[in-house]
Parts: sequence; C-alpha cells; structure tokens
Amino acid sequence: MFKFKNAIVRRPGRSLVGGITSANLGKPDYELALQQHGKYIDALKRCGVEVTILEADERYPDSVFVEDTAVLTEKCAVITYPGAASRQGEEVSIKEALTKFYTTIECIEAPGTLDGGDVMMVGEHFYVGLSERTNEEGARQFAEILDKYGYTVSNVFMEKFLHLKSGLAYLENNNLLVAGEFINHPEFEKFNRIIIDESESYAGNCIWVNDVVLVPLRYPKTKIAIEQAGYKVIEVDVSEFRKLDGGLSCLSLRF
Ligand code: CIR
Repeated sequence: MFKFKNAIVRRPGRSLVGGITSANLGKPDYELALQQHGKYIDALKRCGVEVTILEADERYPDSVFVEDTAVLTEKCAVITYPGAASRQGEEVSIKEALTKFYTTIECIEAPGTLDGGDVMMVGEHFYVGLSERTNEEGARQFAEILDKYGYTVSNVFMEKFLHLKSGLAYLENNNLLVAGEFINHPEFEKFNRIIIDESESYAGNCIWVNDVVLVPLRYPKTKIAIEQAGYKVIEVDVSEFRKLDGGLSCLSLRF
C-alpha cells in the first residue's frame, strides 16, 4: 500500500486574523486556531507520519496553509508560485525546508501561478484545477515538469470552489469524495464517488493519510459516508481555519 511518511506544517502566526477570506464567518480566534492546529498535528501523528513543524511566519497571514506552496511527489518536489499576491514569497522558506527531504526540486515561475490546493494526486496522475489562483501558464509549467518524471497531468475547469481540493478528496482505492460542482463533473465519473451532501459542502476537503481519513468536526453525514466506505475516521475541529476558506488539506504537505 502507498504510504505517507512525512508531513510539514507551519504554526499559525498572530497575523492569521488578517488572512484572505470570502467566508463571512468573522475573524479567526488566534488562540483557538493555535489549539486546533496542535490537535491537527496530533491527528497526523496518529496516522503514522513524522511531522516537521515550521515556526510561524508573521509576514504572511495565510502561511499556515502550507499545502499551497508545493506539490510533493515520490520523485520530485515542485515549489509553486502562489496565485494570491499577498502569498507570493511564502514558498521561499518551504523550499528551504524541503531540501532536507528532496534532492530534486523544481519551481513554477511567474507569470505562471499555481496553488498546491489545486493539485490532486491519483497515483501517477495529477489533476490540476484552473482556478482563480492557478492559471494556464502555471498548469502548463507543472505538466512540463511532471512529464520529465513520467507522471501525467490533466486540467480541470472549475468555477465555484476556491481550490480543486476544496471540493474533492482522493481516498485511494479509486474512492473519490466529491462535492458541489464536482459531483457530476465528467472528469470524475470513472471513480467510485462518495457524494457530499449539499449541506456539508465544506467537508469535501478531507484528507486520506495511510488509510485513515481526517474529516472536519461537525459534518456527521460525511463522517458516516466515509465510515461506510470502510475507513477509520478521525474528526478534527478546523473552525478557525474555515473562517479563512481553509481546511484540512491546506494545513499540511504530506509525502
Ligand atoms: C487563501 O485564500 O489563500 C487562504 N485564506 C486559504 C487557502 C486554503 N488553501 C487550500 O485550499 N489549499
């Protein structure tokens, strides 16, 4: 079975309260966010991964969402160029942290932009969402890089979600969690789809970590559906990160 050995996270800084949002849920409570982040780390450890914890970077309010700064494969790391201007620069220290784990590091360059949240890995294939953050040039560079390592890439046109993985989570074994605009998307018909109820759309952002699925707390229908598909579930409260449009996948890089 394919397994993740490592995860990288970054502690939220106090500047988190000024992060980008479209959620209309108010500002995150920093202390609570810190607590929730600690429990998120504990949950990752319970799934058997070694967690590298980077210190907060106050210069970047959204830097807790490390997923957007890199795409990690078994053969190479790709450092992204984030699509939001206020996030450009977050990737520099992630690249440094990754030199401990990777000898082959590639980079997306401007004018290409790509957020890791727009990339979903399914074995040796990578889906890239063309979103407000990931442009065609970023997707083109990404495909060119991955081609060198024998991986394939396809683009997904999307309209509503912030990121591809805001509404999709691959749970291995051909099981795919689908929400909102992805429920009837032709690109994903070949998967065994687990459909997220409209009332729980946010829970489309779950993560599979070594046969355990982390699910956001307070999404009971989703939790049951995933358990019925045969997975062990750990619920994690990420209410403060939701206020910034972030979720479980955004808070770590898993590899
Ligand atoms: C942003 O707008 O960039 C952050 N407030 C949220 C990023 C969430 N990341 C993700 O979905 N991968």
